[in-house]
Order: sequence, then C-alpha cells, then structure tokens
Amino acid sequence: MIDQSDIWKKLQKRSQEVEDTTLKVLFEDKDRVKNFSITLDELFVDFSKNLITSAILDDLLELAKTAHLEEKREALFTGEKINTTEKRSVLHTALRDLHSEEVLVDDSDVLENIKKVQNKMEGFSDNIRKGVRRGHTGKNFTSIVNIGIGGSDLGPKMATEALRYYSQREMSFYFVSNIDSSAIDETLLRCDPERTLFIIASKTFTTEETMTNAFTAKEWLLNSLKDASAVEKHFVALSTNKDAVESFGISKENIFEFWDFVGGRYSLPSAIGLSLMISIGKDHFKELLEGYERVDSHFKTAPFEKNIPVIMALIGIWNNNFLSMHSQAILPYSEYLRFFPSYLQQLEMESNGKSVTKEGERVTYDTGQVIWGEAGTNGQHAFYQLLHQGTQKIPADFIGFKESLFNRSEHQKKLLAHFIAQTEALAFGKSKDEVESEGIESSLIPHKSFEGNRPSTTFLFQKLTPQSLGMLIALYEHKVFVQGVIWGINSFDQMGVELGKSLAKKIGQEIEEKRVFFKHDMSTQGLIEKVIEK
Ligand code: G6Q
Repeated sequence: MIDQSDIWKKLQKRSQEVEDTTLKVLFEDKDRVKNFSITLDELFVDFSKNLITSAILDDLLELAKTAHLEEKREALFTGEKINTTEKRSVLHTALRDLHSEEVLVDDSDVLENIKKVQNKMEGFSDNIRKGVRRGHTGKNFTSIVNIGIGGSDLGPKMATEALRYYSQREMSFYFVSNIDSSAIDETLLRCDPERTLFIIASKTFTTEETMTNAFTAKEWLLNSLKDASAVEKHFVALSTNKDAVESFGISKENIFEFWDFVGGRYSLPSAIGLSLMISIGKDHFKELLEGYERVDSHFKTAPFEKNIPVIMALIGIWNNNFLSMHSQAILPYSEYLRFFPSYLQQLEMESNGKSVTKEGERVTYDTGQVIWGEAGTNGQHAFYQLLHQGTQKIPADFIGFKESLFNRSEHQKKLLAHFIAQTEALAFGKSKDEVESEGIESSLIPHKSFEGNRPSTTFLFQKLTPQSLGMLIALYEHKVFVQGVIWGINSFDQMGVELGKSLAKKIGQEIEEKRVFFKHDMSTQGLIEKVIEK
C-alpha cells in the first residue's frame, strides 16, 4: 500500500517542518506566490497560502509518480475499464471531447453516439425554447421539472442556478429529488399542467425516489388533462434503460440516451444536462463543454508541477494524510454558485469515501475528506468563526470572479474585498502583541487574537460564464481522480449506498403491513413500532 512507500514515510517526517514554522515565515520568500500559483487562460490559482514548502511539494509530486499517475491518467482517457468493481470504462471526458476523431470502448467509437444524442438534445431544447414543441393542448411550456436524484439532480440543479444569468427568463426550472412528497407537491402547486414539461432523469430508471415522483407527476398531469396520450407530449426521459422508460409510457423518440461509462456524478455534460440546455440554450451549453475540455487537455498535458488538478489533489492529500485535516470547506464568492458545495460533496465524498483498495484490502490511511461549504459572504456570518478560531484547522477553497455579471461595481468591490480578506486573516491571523498594541483590555486579548496558519487555496476567474463553470467542475473531477489513484481506491463505484436501500425495502414492507416481521436491533424495532402505531 502507498503508505509503505519510502516517499510516504519521508512526507510523514516532513509534516514536522510545517508544525515548526508559520505561513508568516514561509512568506518571507519573495518568490512564494510565483512558485505556488498557476495560470490557465483566465483562471489564476494561488495555492501559496497552504502549509507547504518547495521540498514538500517536490515530495508530493514524487508520491504521484510512485502511484503511477501518468499511466493511470492515460487509462482514464483511453477508456480502460478502471471502474474495476463494475467492470466499466470511465469516459465522462468523451462527453466534452470536441476535437478527437474517435474514442474507443471495446473497439467501438463512442463519440459518434455522443454527438447523435447531443444533436437530438439541441433540436429538442431549441424547439422548447422557441415554443415549436408544445404541450397536449397546444400551449407552450413555461415550467420545466427535472425529476431525478443524486447524480441525476445535483449537476443540472447546480449548473442551472449557476448559469441563471444566461437563462431563458420566461421559463421556470424546478428540480425534484426527495421522496418526501412535499418536494413534488410544492412544485406541482406552482405549475400549470398544460404548460409543464417533465424530464425524468434516471440512468437506471429504477431509482425508488425518482420513479415514485415520476408516477405522481404522471397522475397529476392525467388528472388534469384526462387523456393518456398527453404523456407523450409532457414527459421525456434521460436514461440508459430504454425498456423501463417505454413501460412507463414514454415513447422511444422522447428518450435521451447515455451510457454505462458515464457515472451519475459525472453526467452533467451528458443527456442529464437537458434541463440546463433548455435553460441556457445550445450555444452556452457548448461553451460549458469547451470549458470542461480546456481543463481535460490541461490535465492530460501539463507537467505535474504546473497541473492544477494534480496540485489540488496533492495539497488535499498533504492536509488530510499528513496534517490530519480531515475536512475541506468550499467557499464560492458567488450567489449563483450556492449549490456548488453540495454538488462537490457528492462528487468527492461518493467517489473517494472508500475504505478498501481496488484489490479489496482495508486501507491503512485516511481517504476522502468531508466536503462542505456555503456561498460567501453568507458563511462569514455563520460558521467562519470556527474556521478562524476553532480548535481544528479546516483548509478552504475560495472561488471568486473579478467581474460581476450585473453592473453593480459597489457590490462587486465589497464582495472581492471580503473574498481576499478572509484568506489573509486565515493565513496570517492577528497576534496577541498586535491586539495589545491596539489598547485592548487585557482580559479580551486571548479572545481577540487569531493564531492564523490556516490553509486556503484561491481560484480567481475573470467572470462566471458557462466556460468558467465547465473549467471549475472539471478541475475538481480530475482532483478526485488523482486522489483516488494515490489512495489506490476505485473512485467510480458507490456500493456504500446499497445497504441502506435494501434495509429500507424490508422496513417499507413492515410499514405497509403495519407489523414487524424481520429481525432488527432493539432501537430499529422500537422506531418501526412507533411509526406504525396508531
Ligand atoms: C452517482 C450515483 C448516484 C445516482 C443516483 C440516481 O454517481 O450513481 O447518485 O446518480 O442514485 O441514479 P439513477 O440516475 O439511476 O436514478
């Protein structure tokens, strides 16, 4: 295992080096920002405020080599079956490959089918946007409801909100995921059946939450329109399971296909992005793909020391495995990106929340970090207290944009000031002496001091555009991949979600029949009894 390698052991020893120093001292090096930052087109990434030195970074780069990152990266892009437990290729990168001639899986080119579906999505979204395709009673659609969960919800929901500035304002977009009926019912209350299009997004078309919501939506539509043929006009499906879609009542022409080589949490640029394409239009969607592709090609070709996702991954590993920081905050300074932390939560935690290696051995080191966050500046008035003065150090990614989309420079100047000030405060703090020199009453000095030395990385884009969003998502996707390679785990399955699902089936039966007939522990049994008692 990787923690038995010499380089891992060397890095363990090195952790003492940063325990014994401070960012203040490390910043005495005039070249620090030059050495610890990377520019990619309009993106500037400053990772100088992390607890690293050049020697540590060199060793981390060596660690990546020891884990055969180069070969593994090649295997990813060339469609090798690196999702070993499910025996699948992992080719979300093919979805945004706008330039290659072909990408082969089992000797057949996948790009042709990808292009076919993209063309179909483009035609369909154009027709919905222009009112060419209408509902059963001839009215144009004004409400688009995406019904899906997990990877079939978080991506389109996050990106539709992130790119709302570029959206068709006459339409409202809703995302229903929870099986709690308040999710679908609250949405339906806002929709007019004659003007509502339902997009049933489910790779497997068997997911309980999605199918329950889809049937409720169908019933609601038919109760109002009273004609079974209305389903054809008001429902489309995004799925790999054509048979199940057809038996739901959605015709073949209304299926937008994707494939097993696209994992749910990587599926936004596939058919799963249909709601987004309707919202922002095909040209902006293409720009999103271009952004993704820009980072794919950077990840593929940049030397590791100048490769942003590689550096992000290595810094994450340094913090997690060597400095015992097991949580990572994601802080976008953009209201539009408010769903980005929960999107990344799935991407990272479902991918790398594993405790056995690909070979099935229990790992002897930590893997995926806890990912969480909130849009700045809101978080500053809530949980940042713990970031600044709590007992744990929590590394934070700050994501910001130089220009605002609306021309309100007063807001933008203040937003950017906060964005930068927080990273300065976290890194350098405020010493007791500084506080004292301000004449602060002595009993308050410990409360008003900040020890600093809290790591952060800053991502500064020019402007929030479809392209910059695509770049941002791809950076984190590849970061997750690199970390998975170093930890030796399979980042592309999610078997940890299965046990809860199968227990829920049994308990569901018991709730339905109002009696407990499976064996449970005392607590579980008591809870079921409480739920079924009158
Ligand atoms: C993502 C996971 C998971 C999946 C949902 C929905 O990578 O696989 O979040 O997306 O469980 O699955 P369906 O799309 O099959 O309904």
